[in-house]
Amino acid sequence: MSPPLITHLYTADPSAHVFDGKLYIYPSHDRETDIQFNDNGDQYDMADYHVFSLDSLDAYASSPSSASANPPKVTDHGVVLRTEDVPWVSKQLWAPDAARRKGKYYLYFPARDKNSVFRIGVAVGDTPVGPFIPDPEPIPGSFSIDPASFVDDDADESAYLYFGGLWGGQLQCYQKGNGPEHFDAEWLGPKEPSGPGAKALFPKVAKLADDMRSFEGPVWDLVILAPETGEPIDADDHDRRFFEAAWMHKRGNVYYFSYSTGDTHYLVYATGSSPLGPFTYAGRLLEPVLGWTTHHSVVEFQGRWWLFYHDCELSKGVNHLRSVKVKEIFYDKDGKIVAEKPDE
Ligand code: FUB
Repeated sequence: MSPPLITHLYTADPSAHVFDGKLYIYPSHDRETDIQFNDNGDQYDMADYHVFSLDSLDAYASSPSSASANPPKVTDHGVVLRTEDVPWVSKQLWAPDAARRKGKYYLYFPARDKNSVFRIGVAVGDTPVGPFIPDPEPIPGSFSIDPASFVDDDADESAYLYFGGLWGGQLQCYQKGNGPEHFDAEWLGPKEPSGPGAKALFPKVAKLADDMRSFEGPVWDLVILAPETGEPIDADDHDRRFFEAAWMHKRGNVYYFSYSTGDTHYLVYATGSSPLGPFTYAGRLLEPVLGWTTHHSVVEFQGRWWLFYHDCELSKGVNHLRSVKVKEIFYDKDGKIVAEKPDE
């Protein structure tokens, strides 16, 4: 079993990126609370973000357990954003992500606004570790949680923001349309569509405008199909339906969209040939870990592919006190993600 990468704080929802040869992690910063656990996620009451960096993950290659004897040096760059820095935020700084485009760095983060509705904000910096200056309002048209940015390798550096999360993340409140104006409070709470014929709710994607602080065009559904039918995944298929924790990576010409299945606790992925989809379910990335939530990122670093995730081993199973971990992952000859290195 991998040891936690960061032990002086509780950290979760790791979004990892490589900028100029160094690996940066943008996680949630979990903290103690006496808020009772509920299915709305109120106990995830985070109030700031730290950024971390690493020069090498060699200690985790091949034998992750040996990393505890020879842990990599992780630099904590300190607090880069706080609740009180952002005028529109009331509470709950949940899973963030970062992007670099045209020399600027962007920190994307979800939080509840003053009406307790989740929106997505952005803060801009000149370095990967900030300082990040937040925009005074959420990104226009944004809603729900778990933003994941993806900058493609085309000439325009086309950039996208994926987002959404069920139950406490409020994605189910937007069944009438993809925008904050369609918010439907009737669906607040741990609810989602179900029953014969009901289809799973899709995660959302928007193209980021050149300023990286607004959407260019509408918010789209990111369609995920079941391979055996070619139809969208059923709402009751909780082993495969999107719940939260969107992430996009690209290997060769294949786009990999990965996510958590929430109450069944899997990390799974789907593949496609366009960042806007459609995607077809392709398999599991990670089996359930200790703790309710599971959330991740996938990144190529120094010639290997890595899965960053979290569990609650360090807190001995306290769901809202999580720790970031990492393991190497592999691809077989067909591009399927596998846990063990395939024979050459
Ligand atoms: O960390 C708070 C929430 O828990 C995240 O936004 C979800 O993805 C889950 O990990």
